[in-house]
Amino acid sequence: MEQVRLGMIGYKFMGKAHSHAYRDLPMFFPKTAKPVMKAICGRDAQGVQQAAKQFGWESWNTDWRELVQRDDIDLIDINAPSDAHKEIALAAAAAGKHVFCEKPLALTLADSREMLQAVEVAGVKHMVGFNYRFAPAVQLAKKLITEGRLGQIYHFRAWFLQDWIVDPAFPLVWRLQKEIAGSGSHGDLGAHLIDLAHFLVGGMTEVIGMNETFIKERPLPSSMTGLSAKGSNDAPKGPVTVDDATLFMARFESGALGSFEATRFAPGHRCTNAFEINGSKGSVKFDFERMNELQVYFTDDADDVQGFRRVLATDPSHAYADAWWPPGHTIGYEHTFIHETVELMQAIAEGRQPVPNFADGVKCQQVLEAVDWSIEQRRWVRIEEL
Ligand code: SOE
Repeated sequence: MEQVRLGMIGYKFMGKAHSHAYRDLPMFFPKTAKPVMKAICGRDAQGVQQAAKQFGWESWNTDWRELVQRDDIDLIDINAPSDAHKEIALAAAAAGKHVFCEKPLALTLADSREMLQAVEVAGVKHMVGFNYRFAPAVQLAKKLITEGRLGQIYHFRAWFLQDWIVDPAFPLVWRLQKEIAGSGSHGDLGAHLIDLAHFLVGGMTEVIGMNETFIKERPLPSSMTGLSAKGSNDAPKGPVTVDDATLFMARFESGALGSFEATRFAPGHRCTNAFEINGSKGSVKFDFERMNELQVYFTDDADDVQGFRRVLATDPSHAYADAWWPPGHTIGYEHTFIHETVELMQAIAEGRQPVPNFADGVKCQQVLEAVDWSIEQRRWVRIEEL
């Protein structure tokens, strides 16, 4: 298959990131199957029409049910709020389309399992949007672990810190409503950390967590519902039904220990998605706000040069880097999406499942829900209980 014809649902933050990825991909990865931007869909006719023009889609519509039935579309890309993921994915799979869905895959573990079953029964390809795996520096960490260069892994500690809702006047946008978002910082930010942990260290056996909703009521939003929405304390208020912060500890199947912190209440941290991994032969440190770098420490370095070194993951030896610029010329957030869609297009062209796929989405959802159980029941929860 030399090209994949796309229909996309949602045109806000993630819709824009995915559209940009599809547009840039053929220029930098010309040997990869070409994404053809057939149609974009959204509820607001004026908004989606404008997005189609701005992002470069051939057509637009306001009814996703119509979109998934189109004969000239091979893949449905779901960027709608989380409560819409399942219904759209099931319909797309039933119509024989490949499905690419943003994270978290679903509102619940049961829903995510239903989605996985639907795509498997339909025999279509499926992918879930854990884009941070695709930063070259994260790929380098994976390579060092796989090659045994960090030795036995003892610790995975990760934190995803943001601050966009610290102001109590920030409105009650959909991301703060459980019935639409599923959870708060846990599913939005913690899901990325859990996926990175799975990717880098492997499966977990048990978890225990705690969470808090610091601001229990917020002004109802007027119209704008994105991350930079503005609220007014004079507006009527509604209850926040998700967590503002969730922390948990985990044991990995390998015997490693994990700690995770996801919060939207860390002033000064706009998007600190970071992890540190310690092994018997060394350590690595990653912080998305310096996403081109991996800090690396090896125990067998000569005594007089022991210490963390900064590796810039922009050399041709680093994943995806040779498609971009000369060494030292850095890349950004949007490139994680381009690399993700390269994997999607390549997998479809090669007739294999992309990674991460819905099975990874389910695995992540299982940990999210195990942490929720542990908080509700105030105990360690074994992953296999779910
Ligand atoms: C907002 O918290 C958000 O955009 C998440 O939804 C993304 O998944 C994360 O990558 C950055 O922050």
